[in-house]
Amino acid sequence: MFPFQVVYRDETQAARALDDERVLALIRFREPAAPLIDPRSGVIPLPELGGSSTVEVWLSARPVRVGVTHGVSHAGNDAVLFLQCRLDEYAPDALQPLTAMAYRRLFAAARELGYPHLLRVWNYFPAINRECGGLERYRAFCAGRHQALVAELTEFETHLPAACAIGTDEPGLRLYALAGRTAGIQIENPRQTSAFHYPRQYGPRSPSFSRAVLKAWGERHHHLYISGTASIVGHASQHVDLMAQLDETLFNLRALLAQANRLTPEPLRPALLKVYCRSDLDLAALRQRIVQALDADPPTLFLQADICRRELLIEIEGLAVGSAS
Ligand code: 3EB
Repeated sequence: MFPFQVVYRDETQAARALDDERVLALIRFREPAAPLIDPRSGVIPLPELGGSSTVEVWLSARPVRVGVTHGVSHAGNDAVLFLQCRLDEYAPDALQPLTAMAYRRLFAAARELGYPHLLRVWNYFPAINRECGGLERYRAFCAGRHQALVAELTEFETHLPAACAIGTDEPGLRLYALAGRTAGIQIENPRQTSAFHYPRQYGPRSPSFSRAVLKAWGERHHHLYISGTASIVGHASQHVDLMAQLDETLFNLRALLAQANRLTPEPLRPALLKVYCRSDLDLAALRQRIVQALDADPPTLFLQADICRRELLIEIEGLAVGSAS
């Protein structure tokens, strides 16, 4: 019933994954020696914490067709389309127009291929907290994304994709996206101001994303694409201590899951998590709190990364799944 699932594998088990025509996407977490030109192959250039070497595999229930359209690489299976776009930055203070262009291309490709609904977007670029031309680069990115989404979406505030925006150490803006033939349902978090309503103090254009997107793939088959979730209540960052930020983040995740559970006949369970943290830390302690708070032990990948607000130390995103048993 689900058109695809997402799993983590050890890198050694994934050497020939792209030979399989049911692989929709294969994400590595550092630059491979030779760049792979397969449209299904992506890189998130962040060091993995904890000593293992993980790859993320999106497995399709059906054979996949691949191609490149408007400079966007894609792989589709007739229900969903995986898209990726990497653009070199021609100047450090031109992130806004570059982001707007990248989003325009994503939409152009997704529409042309018949998957007009962006469900989830992952954004990665370097020096996310650096000021350039009087504006923090994350805020410049937000302005460019806002510009494109306002132009592309007819109902902006109710059809925003779920997202995360993460700082890397490598040049280039990288966007990965999941698009559907049919729309999902936007979910907001009752503990948090909707990001698209953040006040002006967080930048000239507010971040355009929804807290999660719920997608029904059958009457009792749901995916919840969960945006990057951090220690923010209302619109304000909370706590300076990492563990306190983690606990607040987990409260937010629970509230978000509860909100989505009101719309599904079966409970949604966290199925896969990505934890971005600024520094290396005691992963066992983190893992234990996550398992306890969510009452679930989903496969979890820890990546070292910059978060989009300077004071935030940790952010968690992922996928929750509800299915009839
Ligand atoms: C926040 O809640 C924390 O700009 O796409 C989380 C998820 C965050 C997505 C984005 C930013 C984004 O505002 C940061």
